[in-house]
Amino acid sequence: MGGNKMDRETLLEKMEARLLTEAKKTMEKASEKEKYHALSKVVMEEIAPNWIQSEERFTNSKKAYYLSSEYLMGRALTNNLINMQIKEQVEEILEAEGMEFDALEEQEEDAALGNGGLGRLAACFLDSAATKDYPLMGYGIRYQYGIFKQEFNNGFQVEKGDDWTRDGDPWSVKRRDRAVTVQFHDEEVVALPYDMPIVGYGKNTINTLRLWEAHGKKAFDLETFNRQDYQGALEEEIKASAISKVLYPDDSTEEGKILRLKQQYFFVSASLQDLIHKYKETHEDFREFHRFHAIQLNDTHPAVAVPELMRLLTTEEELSWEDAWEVTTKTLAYTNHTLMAEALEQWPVDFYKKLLPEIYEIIHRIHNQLLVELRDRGISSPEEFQIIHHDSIKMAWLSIYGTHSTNGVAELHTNLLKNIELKHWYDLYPDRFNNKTNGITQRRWLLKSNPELSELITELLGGDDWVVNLEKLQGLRKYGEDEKVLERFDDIKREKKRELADFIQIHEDITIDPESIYDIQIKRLHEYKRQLLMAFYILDRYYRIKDNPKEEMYPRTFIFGAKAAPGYFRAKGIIKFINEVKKLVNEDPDMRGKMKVVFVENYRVSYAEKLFPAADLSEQISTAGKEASGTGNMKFMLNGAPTIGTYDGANIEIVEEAGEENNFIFGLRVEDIESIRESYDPKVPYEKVAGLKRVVDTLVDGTFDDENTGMFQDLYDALLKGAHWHKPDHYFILQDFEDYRRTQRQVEEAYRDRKNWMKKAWANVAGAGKFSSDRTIEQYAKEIWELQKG
Ligand code: F58
Repeated sequence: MGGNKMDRETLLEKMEARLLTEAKKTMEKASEKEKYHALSKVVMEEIAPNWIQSEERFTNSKKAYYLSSEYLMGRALTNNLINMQIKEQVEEILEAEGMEFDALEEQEEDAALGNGGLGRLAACFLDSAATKDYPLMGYGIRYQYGIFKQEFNNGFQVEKGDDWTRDGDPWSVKRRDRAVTVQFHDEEVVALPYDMPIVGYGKNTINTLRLWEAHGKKAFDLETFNRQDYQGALEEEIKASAISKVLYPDDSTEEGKILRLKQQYFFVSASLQDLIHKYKETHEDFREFHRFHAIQLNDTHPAVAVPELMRLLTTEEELSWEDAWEVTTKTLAYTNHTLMAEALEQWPVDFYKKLLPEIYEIIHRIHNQLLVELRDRGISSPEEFQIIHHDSIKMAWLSIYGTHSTNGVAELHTNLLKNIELKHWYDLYPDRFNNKTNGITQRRWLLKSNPELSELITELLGGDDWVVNLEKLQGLRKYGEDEKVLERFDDIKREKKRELADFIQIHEDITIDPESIYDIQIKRLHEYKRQLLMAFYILDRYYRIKDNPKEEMYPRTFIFGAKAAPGYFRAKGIIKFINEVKKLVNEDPDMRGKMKVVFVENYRVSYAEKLFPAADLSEQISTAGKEASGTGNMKFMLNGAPTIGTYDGANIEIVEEAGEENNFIFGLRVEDIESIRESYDPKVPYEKVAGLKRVVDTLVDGTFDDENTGMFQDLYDALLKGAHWHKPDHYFILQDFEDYRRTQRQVEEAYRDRKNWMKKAWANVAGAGKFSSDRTIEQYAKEIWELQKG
């Protein structure tokens, strides 16, 4: 138990004391929320001494730093208790006092400081690094408002602010002593750090996530504030604190974009300064900086680290440009998370000149240096390498050139980067490119979310080593034909499905049948992820049953969860459309016992923890070549849900591990898309594929009402007419429809043989070993960071 015990008296006494001093209540009178807070503070007290010790242990070692504008942490309480290996003890003590642990757990707000996969990956990496004893520190922004809370109003998405620390944040320690200032051209901002402990499983290593909060200089410096310019200090505070106010503020306006750029520089500069201050305490020679620091850039959002580190090293630490360049490139490494050309970040030169003129000058010098290097190498067409091009700065180019490593996040993704998207860069620097297939932490996504399956696995493997070594799951393969085991597995799946049904009853007010197939698509809403394809399939099935009420259908519950970016009109149209389909289906008595549609409100990490374990079928149906990796796909797999999916991202590797025969692959592949792209006419499948026209036309024939927003017409036009920036059906939904429908038939046939289905599900669990973020983090540590374990 990691030498860790929490005895009854101590826990209760400490909780009582917290309640008295912080809520002015006794245990009897305290609310569940208050008890959650008290308990969390007591847990923090337990963590603190080991946290300091763990930091000391790594004082003289090389450490890695993850620079990320997003961390989608979710809840901390149960996760920390599990990693400290005291969850059961604490639960028992509380339940003996008449408290319900689950109810306390539900009081915690998700720390949702991220949009989706990229932010959740950062959170999984922190957990894995701490568990594997690697000193990895996260740096980011402490947004006051995380990703919006989603509500549906008549089927339309409505965004509400997520003031996640409104009732306090027991998991962070404010570190006034480590505040730094960040200098913009005409504004000086204070960066105030908050530290969160990242408890590794077994509690050996406790790392830190340090998130910066922005403040005005005068208001922070109380003396000035009191002495004179009170009004001025307040105004300045309002302006400065806007920087850490919200996660990715709407960047459709000029002002929003500048704010986003300020966020990037703010946290990057603060983090690098923090490292430099610390380094100076024990070292003098900055030419050795890279021997103690490995910094990973999570996409290009922190790419300004390249010129900022150059600035700090050359102007503040007086290194020569050449020395500083060597240190910078050796310290930094870059991860790319997308192949979507429109998502590759570019910044107008003017923004940089206005906000960060000194940084701009450095970028310009880097740009010129590259051109000289290319000329020296005799490379004649340097246009495709221009970091500054047509008045904008290409952050991906800056990231590749200014670092020693560029990695993709799944095999296919990395290959597409090397051979297509970044081919010219790969030809120039082949050694910089490498793959790090994503992973997920099995602590949260199995041990915590599915204790029943965890227990079965532990029993069969004769120990819980899989919790820190997921490859052990291979040992489950031998039970693939064992009827008793498969029956127990089936019982667990049914139990998780019942639990989800109860939760959905309460939170969505929809009754679902636990005996039906739970067919789930949960991820951010994006056209390339093709939620619309699934919606068309549901609607087609609906009409077929209406045509032929005798048609057999194995009962199915289609479940969606997705947030659309507030300014992404078409994604919001898709949400409204699915909600219309949902209404049509769920209100039709002919569908009873056949199908139901659920669109869960406010999909988030804590909801995901209930959805993955209950899933029968994992929907991973992106247009081939568009999903860099996906990580939800791995969470489904680990919990025993076969995939229906395209040859895209990590789906390919999942099928490699679990067997194609245990999953349902369909649709165009990357090379098919390449070969038909120019000649593709979506009118052909639209006219020729039976039933397709009927469902597509519901967008415009009055079947559904979008309240004159023009949303449905826009979706229709995107499919059949295209728009100024894309051809019709850019994501090949109509082309893939028929094969998807055929494959869904196969799913249904396969599911009727429930025993056989559970074999497929089991093969997925047994094959999931590769997809632990423990493996991914080991690869980063060894192949990019050159890090030693603690
Ligand atoms: C995701 N990217 C990829 N971006 O889409 C997914 O395939 C991959 O598995 C995951 O990264 C982890 O590598 C992603 O989540 C974003 O959320 C953007 C961040 C910047 C603002 C717009 C969304």
